[in-house]
Amino acid sequence: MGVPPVVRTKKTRAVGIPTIDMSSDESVLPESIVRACEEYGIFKVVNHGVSKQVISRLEEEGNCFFAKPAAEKRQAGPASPFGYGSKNIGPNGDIGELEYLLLHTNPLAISDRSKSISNDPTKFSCVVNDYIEAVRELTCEILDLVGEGLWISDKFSFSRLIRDVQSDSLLRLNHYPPVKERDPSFKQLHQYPTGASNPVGFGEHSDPQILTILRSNDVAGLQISLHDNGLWVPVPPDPNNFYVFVGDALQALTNGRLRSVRHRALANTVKPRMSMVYFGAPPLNAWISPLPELVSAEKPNQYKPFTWAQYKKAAYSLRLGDSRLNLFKIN
Ligand code: GA4
Repeated sequence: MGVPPVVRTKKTRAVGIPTIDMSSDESVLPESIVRACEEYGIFKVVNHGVSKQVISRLEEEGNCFFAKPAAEKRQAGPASPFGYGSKNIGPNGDIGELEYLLLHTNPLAISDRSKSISNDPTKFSCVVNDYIEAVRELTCEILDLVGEGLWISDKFSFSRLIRDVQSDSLLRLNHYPPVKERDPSFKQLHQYPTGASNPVGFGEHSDPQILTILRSNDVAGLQISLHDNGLWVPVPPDPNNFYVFVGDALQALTNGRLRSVRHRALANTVKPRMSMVYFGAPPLNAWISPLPELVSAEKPNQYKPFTWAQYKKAAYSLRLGDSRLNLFKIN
């Protein structure tokens, strides 16, 4: 009674995902964030400074869009690469039980797209831009603390890539409608990840970018894999706070010291889940290579330099679950 439905898989384990309180003393924050990024590649951030209203207004826009008739939503698509998508993820045959809006964070791109998304495009653009601005600030604040914690001489090295006006950062709204399993043929028609009792909403992958900031409603489904051992750890939903994920580009920039985390979302059988995800990325022409402070005789350079455009090209030529960073590994 009153207990929220929990997505359970056969092979999950309760693990305490670290929580970072952004209002903690500045003398402890850099070290705790770095530790969380090294050990988990994910942490929850509380007292994050993003206003409740900014979050709820975007949530309302998302709900309003996904409630529209399918034919209307399709007018905002296909998502190749930006716009409305349903079930298809990326160009190489990946599918999931979701629909989504994938937007570039450039304000001009947003104002252009919003015409096919909302009946009030000016309001939609405003709400989306406010959200992006707020989560970008949070992302940069976190990255500067990472820079400090890693003793990088220029602690703004990471955040500068995201603050760049040419940054290729994205915003994604994912809507996972509840899947009805009553039909006995259901299991044959839908993909179930190994060991999972719910169908896959968004298949396992790591995020290619620098840092990801995720906010979901109060519905479970998100899981992480920590040691590539087939164990999936549920990430409890927390609508008031954000989860932060290390992306592949940050792994490369830190010479593998911080690790991007593999994650997936399972569809819920009872309630719709919606996540709002900001992906902080460099400009397309930016070079990504390990920062000199993180390369030494004991820890030689692990990755060949690549531009963000080259990395994206590699990502879009592979399947969702492939380990793209391996393509750039030395040896
Ligand atoms: C995963 C993270 C982001 O959602 C995303 C995804 C992108 C897409 O949906 O178009 C990709 C996927 C993501 C990685 C591999 C490629 C590209 C689908 C896909 C199969 C927007 C991103 O940047 O990379």
